[in-house]
Amino acid sequence: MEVKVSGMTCGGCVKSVTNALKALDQNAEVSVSLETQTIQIKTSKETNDVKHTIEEAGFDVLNIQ
Ligand SMILES: [Cu+2]
Repeated sequence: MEVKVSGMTCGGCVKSVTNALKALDQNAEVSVSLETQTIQIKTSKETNDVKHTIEEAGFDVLNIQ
């Protein structure tokens, strides 16, 4: 899925959101773009779980598709 977020500003943000998603699903494939504020994630987890995890990590989820 592709997640549009806001609030990621640096490499630390990328690391924390990636770690949070890996904690949710250790087999997840996560690719984060700071430039477009987009997270590409391959996971078997529910969309809602992914949304919640990203929000818990401190970022706003604008859109998931
Ligand atoms: Cu940061």
